[in-house]
Formats: sequence, structure tokens, C-alpha cells
Amino acid sequence: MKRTGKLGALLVLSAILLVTSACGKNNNNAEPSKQAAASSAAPSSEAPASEAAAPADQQITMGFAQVGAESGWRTANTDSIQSAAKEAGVDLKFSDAQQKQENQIKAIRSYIQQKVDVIAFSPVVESGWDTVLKEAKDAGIPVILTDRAVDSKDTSLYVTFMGSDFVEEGRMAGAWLAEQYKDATEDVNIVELQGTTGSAPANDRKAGFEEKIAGNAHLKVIASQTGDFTRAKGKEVMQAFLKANKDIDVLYAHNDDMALGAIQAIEAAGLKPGVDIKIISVDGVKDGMTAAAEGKINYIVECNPLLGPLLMQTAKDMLAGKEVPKRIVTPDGTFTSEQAKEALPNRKY
Ligand code: GYE
Repeated sequence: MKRTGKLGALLVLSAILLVTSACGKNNNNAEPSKQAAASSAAPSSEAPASEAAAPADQQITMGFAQVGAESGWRTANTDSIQSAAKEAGVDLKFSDAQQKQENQIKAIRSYIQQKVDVIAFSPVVESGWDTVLKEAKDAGIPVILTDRAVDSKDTSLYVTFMGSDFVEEGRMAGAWLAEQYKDATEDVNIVELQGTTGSAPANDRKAGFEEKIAGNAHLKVIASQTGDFTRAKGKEVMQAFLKANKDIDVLYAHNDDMALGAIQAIEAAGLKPGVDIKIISVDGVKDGMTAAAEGKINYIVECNPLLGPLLMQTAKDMLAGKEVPKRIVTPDGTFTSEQAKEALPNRKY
């Protein structure tokens, strides 16, 4: 597809996306395409989007560089992207980087060579993208970030970033814990299973959580290590935590899969997950919600993976010459065990 012309008028952000309130406790299970909240960041006039005006009815080719298949969340995200592409008539080239940045960079370079109309990807880690993003920009191919952010200072290297606010997710986890233990008179020993080192969700979920527990000196993170967002690693690291620490009160896992692996380790050690050790996790995928409904996970902060329809719509709008917001925040809810039980029958992922 040819990209010609400059974008004319700036459209009002709120006209592009239907803005609904980001819910604190409202458990949503819908696709964020209908719910995304456009944030305040001003659209960049230098973004490649501004060169990307093209007739709306022309077929779009999108190269998507996925992180991997590390978790239930990722599987749901991949399904959403693939099925939304089909539905939208977008020709999708899809690659799985197996959680390796160099594989994602290779995939992006190959999409540049293939002259796709748009590149979308979920960066495995935050740093180290400037060179390849510059290559895409020089080739006139707009880039959309989905799910995870990059830390590039030059924000003209991508058109928009859509996905959850991970700091807020960490805050929701920390706020719940702080409330549970607000009257504590003794130390509460917390262990933390971090996501992939250097990834936006690991960095941000840690920071948001720490912010909210900081006010109570009894809430102590006694061990914190990466479990790489996988069940196997979650189990392995939890085993090590249990070996090294006799008195663990709380586990905070940056995703459901690591919590589920940890539950196996906790049960193998003869302890009751959710009772002897309180568990908080993030995502709200089916297996996590099932464990919550069974009382093994006490609190889940949702992270909605159904980004496909929003991605396709945004790509179409952008290539049709419409302005898109620089940041699109998708709203997340929270679940106690009771709420998980209620929500489970209608869960889509
Ligand atoms: O929470 C985790 C996955 O980037 C939001 O990646 C995503 C995270 C999700 O592996 O399960």
C-alpha cells in the first residue's frame, strides 16, 4: 500500500474512541475496543502515522511480533489478534519470539523488508528498541505497540501504545493487601514472583505494589525473584522461597501462571494456598479465576488480553489518515474469590 500525503485536521481524541470509565472494582470481560480510555498524551505530529494516509478499503498487511506463548494471558492475546485480523480482513504475518528480544528484532526487520503496511508488537523488554524502530520509521512503516511499552525517549518512533496501566495494576494489588493487614501488629512476610526481568509489566507491577504497601512498616517483601511469567518457573522459584523462608504469609505473583506454579509448590510443602499463604496475582485468565473461585488465590487484578479488535481498528484508522491517540489505556477490574466464582461461567479467556 502506498503512503502519501500529510494528515490534515486533528480529530478530537474522544471522538476516536469510546471512552468509558476505567473500572476499579467493576469486573469487565469485554474487548477493550469498546471500552478503551484514550489518555491525555497529545498525538505526535512527527509520528509515521502522519505519512500513512491510505484508502480505508484497501487490504492492510500487518506484521505482528508476539512475545511468545509463556502464559494463558499470552495465548488469549494471540487468539484475539489472529481472530480479529481475520474478521477485519487484515492480512496478518505473525511471529512468536519465544520471549527473546533478538527474535523480535529479527521479525521486525523481516516485516520491514516485506514492506508491510504496519508493524505491531508487544516488546518483551522495555529497553533496546531505538535502532530497529528507527529502521521502520525510515522505511515509512508505522509501528503500533500493544500490551507492553518501550522506554525510547523518541516517541515519534511509534504511533501509539495500547494496553493496560501496569503501575495501576500493581497499585490495586498493593492496596488490597494493605487493607487486609491494616491492623497488623506483627510483620507480614511477603514473597514476590516477578515477571520477565526488564519487561514493562514486571517493572510497573512491582513499583505500583511497593507504592501502596510502603505506608505500613509491617508489610515486608522478604524475597523477590523473577519467574519469567511461566508456571514452571513460578513453581521452581516458590520451592526455593519455601526452602529459604519458614514463615511466608503472602505471595504476590505478577501473573496467574506463576501463581499457579507456586500453588503446586505450596501444596507439595504441605501448606494450604489461600489460607496458610495468601496469594495475589494479576491477569484473571480462566485457570487463575478457577483457583480464585476455589479459594487458592485470594485476589486477582485483571489484565485484559483481548486487544485484537482495538488493534485492527486503530491500524485501519491510522492508515486511513485519521489521528490516533498516543496512548490508549485499556481498563482492568479486580476479583476477590467470591467475585471470581460469580464471573467464571461468563469468562471468555
Ligand atoms: O500479565 C503475563 C504475560 O504483558 C500483560 O505478559 C502481559 C503479561 C501478562 O506473560 O501473563
